[in-house]
Amino acid sequence: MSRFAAVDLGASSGRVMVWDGRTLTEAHRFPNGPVRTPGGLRWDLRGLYREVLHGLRRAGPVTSIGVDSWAVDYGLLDSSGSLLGDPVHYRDERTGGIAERVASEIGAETLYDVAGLQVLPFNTVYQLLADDLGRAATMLLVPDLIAYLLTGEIGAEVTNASTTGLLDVRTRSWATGLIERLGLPARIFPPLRRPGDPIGPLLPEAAAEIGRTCRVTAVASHDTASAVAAVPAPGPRFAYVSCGTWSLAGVELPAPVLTEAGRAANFTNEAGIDGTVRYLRNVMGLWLLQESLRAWPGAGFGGLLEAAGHERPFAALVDPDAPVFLPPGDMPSRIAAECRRTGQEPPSSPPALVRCVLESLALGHRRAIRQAVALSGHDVEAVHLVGGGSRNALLCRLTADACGLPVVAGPAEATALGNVLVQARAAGEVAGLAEMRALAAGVEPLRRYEPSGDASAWDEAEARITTVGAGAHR
Ligand code: LRH
Repeated sequence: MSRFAAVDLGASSGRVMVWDGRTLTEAHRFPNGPVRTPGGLRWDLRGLYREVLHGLRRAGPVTSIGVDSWAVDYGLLDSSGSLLGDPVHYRDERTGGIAERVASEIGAETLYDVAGLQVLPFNTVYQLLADDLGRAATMLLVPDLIAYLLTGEIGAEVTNASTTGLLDVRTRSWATGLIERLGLPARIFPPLRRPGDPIGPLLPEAAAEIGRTCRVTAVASHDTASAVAAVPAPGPRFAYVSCGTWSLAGVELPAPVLTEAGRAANFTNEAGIDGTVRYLRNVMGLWLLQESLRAWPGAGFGGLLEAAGHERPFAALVDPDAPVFLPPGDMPSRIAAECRRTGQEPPSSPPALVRCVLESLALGHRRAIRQAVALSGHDVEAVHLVGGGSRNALLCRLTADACGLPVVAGPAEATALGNVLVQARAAGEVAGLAEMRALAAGVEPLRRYEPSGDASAWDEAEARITTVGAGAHR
C-alpha cells in the first residue's frame, strides 16, 4: 500500500500524520491558538504553514497529502492571489449581534430551510457580513487556504463549505439566492470540490521546502467530517461525540432533518462524506478544561484528573454551552461566577472544578445525543467517543453514565485517520466507507465503558442545568 499524509489542524494543536495501510504515525505535532493583534483575534497562518511544511518534510515520501482543519474560518485573497491578512479567529467578537440582525431581516426559518445550519455567532456567513470584502476576490476556508499555498489551486471543499451557512443543504451547491439577498459578493465563492477529488501537484516552491513532490487530494476537510468518517462503528446504529476543543455530538443520517423542532433545538445538518448528513450540535468541549489549565500554570493534568475522580459527584454543574464561556480568558472565574449566578457553591479547588467541567460536559453530550435521536428518529445502541477526549477515561465513563449507553472510546486520531482513509479510497486502495471504518477500528485498542450508577441522579442533574442554566443557544 502507498503512504498518505494527513495535515490535521485543530484549534489548539496541529499535526502531520502518515498512514502506511496499517498504522498511523505522527510525523510532527505543534501548538496552535489565537493571537491577539490590534486587528482582532487572529490565526498565525504563516506560522501554521511553516509547521505544515516542516511536518511534510519529516513525513518522508508519500503518494498524496490531504488537509483538514476546524471549520468556519477563512482567508481572503485579492485579485492577484495574495492573502489579505491573517484569518480572523472565530472567537473574535466582531460578529456580536449579527446573527440576530440577519434573523430579523431574513428570518431564522428561511436561513435554516436553505442551509440547515445551527446558529453559532461565528458561522462564516456572519463573519463575512462583519468583514470588509471590498478588495476580496476569493474566500478560502482554512484547509482550502493551506491547499492553495501548497498547490496554487483554488476551490472550496464541500463538507467544510457546509459550515458557512451559505451552502444549500439539499443540493450541496452554493446558495446563490441567499448570498445575493445578504448582499455578499458572489465572486468570492470558489468552485466546490468533493472529498476524494484531486486538487493538484505541489507547487515547485512547496516541493522544494518539503524536499520532494507529490499530489494533494481533497479530503473531508472539515475536521469533524473526517472524524465521523473514521468512527469505528460496525453498523449504522451509533451516536458519536467527536471530542477535542469542541464536542460535536449527534448521529449520521442519509438525509437532512429540517423540522421546526430541530431548528428550535439548534441542530445542524452538516455535510458528511458520501452524501451523509452529520446531524449534531456543538457542545463547548474540552475548551473549558484547556482554558482552565491555562489559568493554572504548572498544574499537572494527569494528577488533576485523578483527583477529580475522587471529588463529590454533582457538587456544582454549569450549562457548558453558556455563551459566557466562548471567548478566551479566565475560565475558572467564569465557571465560579456561573455557579454563583445559579445559586450554587463554586468549586473550591482545581480538582473540584475539573469534576464540575467533566460532569457538565457529560450532561451536554447526553442532552445533544438524546435530542438527536428524538428529532431524527435514528435509534442508537452505543456512543462512539473519538478524538483527543477519548483518552480522558473519566469523561468517557461520565458520558456513558449520563447517556445510559455504552461508550466506545477511540481512536484518538480519528480526524487524521478519516483524512488519510479518504485519500486511500480515492487512490483505489480502500473499497468504501464500511472498509474505512473497519480499518479505523484496528488502529488502536478501543475501550468500552458500560453505563453504571444511578440513572435518576443524571435526570436530576440535567434538570438542574436546564432550569438554572442560561439556556445558551437553545
Ligand atoms: C471542531 C470544529 C467544529 C466547529 C468549530 C469551529 O474543530 O470544526 O465542528 O463548529 O470547530
